[in-house]
Amino acid sequence: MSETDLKLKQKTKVQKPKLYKVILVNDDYTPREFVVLILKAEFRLDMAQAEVVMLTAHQKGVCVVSVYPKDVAETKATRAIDAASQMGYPLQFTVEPE
Ligand code: NFA
Repeated sequence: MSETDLKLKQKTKVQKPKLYKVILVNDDYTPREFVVLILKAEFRLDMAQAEVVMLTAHQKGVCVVSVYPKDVAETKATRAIDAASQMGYPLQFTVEPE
């Protein structure tokens, strides 16, 4: 195989996965403390980050939590929604391409 062939092959092999934003959506019912808990537990934000993201969504309606490969973003969003739902809260997260 020529050097050019090897380079071409490597180029197609190392493409970065497309990233997807997980977005926190505000509502009138989910307690602030619970939102912070979910952001820490599911999205591994620290206390300061979780407070900023929660407050931003509270004030603006939405806030980007983090970006991940598609399957990770969808799994985390689903797990977070399910955890809230089990507590009777309507908390929502959406996933969209970066
Ligand atoms: N708006 C909610 C409240 O006042 C808190 C909240 C923030 C909910 C961010 C959802 C997302 N209890």
